[in-house]
Amino acid sequence: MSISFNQRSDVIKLLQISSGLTSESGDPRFKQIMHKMLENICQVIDQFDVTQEEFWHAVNYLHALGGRQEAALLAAGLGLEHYLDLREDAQERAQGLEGGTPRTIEGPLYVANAPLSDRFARMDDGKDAGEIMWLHGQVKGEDGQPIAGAIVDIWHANTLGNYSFFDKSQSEFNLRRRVKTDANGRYAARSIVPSGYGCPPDGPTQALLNQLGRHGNRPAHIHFFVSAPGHKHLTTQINLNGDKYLWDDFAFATRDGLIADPVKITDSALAAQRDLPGTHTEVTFDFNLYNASASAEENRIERARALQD
Ligand code: MBD
Ligand code: FE
Repeated sequence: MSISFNQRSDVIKLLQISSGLTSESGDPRFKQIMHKMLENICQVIDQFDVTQEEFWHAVNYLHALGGRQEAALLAAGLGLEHYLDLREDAQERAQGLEGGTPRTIEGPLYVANAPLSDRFARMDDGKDAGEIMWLHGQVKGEDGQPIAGAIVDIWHANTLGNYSFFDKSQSEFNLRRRVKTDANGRYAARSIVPSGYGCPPDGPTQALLNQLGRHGNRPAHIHFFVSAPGHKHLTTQINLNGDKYLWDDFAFATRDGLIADPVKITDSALAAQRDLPGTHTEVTFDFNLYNASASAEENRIERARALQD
């Protein structure tokens, strides 16, 4: 073929019409993006001589993905959510920002409006006989001073790697809490040590990963939104050191600066001081927030999220 099929004038015209470029109405940016995406799809069809069977298989895959509500899971697994982080990192570096706690992906499993308490929260409902975790730290600003009244919104999986709300066998808001920092910028939570997550083995995301020869596992991790007036919202996670998937996360969220060492505490006086029955695992993590240069930066990005009523 001398000229690729998608360069034929009738094909060019087809895509201009189908993406609305020849219409007066509609959204100009959306039209341009759709046009580029359609053009890219046609190029892939040409380059790989995609068959009708393959094409309809792909269309039906989208139905399966939506039916299982796994589109956001696939976005994480294909590294696209991490790509957005890399772009934001580059923008921050261009603004001269450095030294703050690194961001990493939100993932698909946040639920808004978790119970809010001052300084401390117990996150687990006591039904999972996991190892007790004492999670604590301090929130600080660019000036190194503690931030009082910051909201630390925490969510993590149980010992099976499952998240409440999505896993209906768990109680409402289990392992999901918001803690407001005290006058010294400190937060603390009693919870259970989470296990790593694995994609549903019978779902469309895992099916695609299988075709790529990839696994769908994440190391044990804890998610955070950290926010405070006058400071840039932070979306991040910490990974627990020692996990076999620490540097082999299917969602590419592990970063230097976001690895916490779990510490076994056997000191019964310290346990008593924390009102814990005994031996537990301590996870310490501090956050450094950037100053917000516009009030919009104080808020997390807009995105449809699960809402428990
Ligand atoms: C998770 O727990 C998660 O954090 C991400 C990003 C994807 C799947 C499950
Ligand atoms: Fe997660």
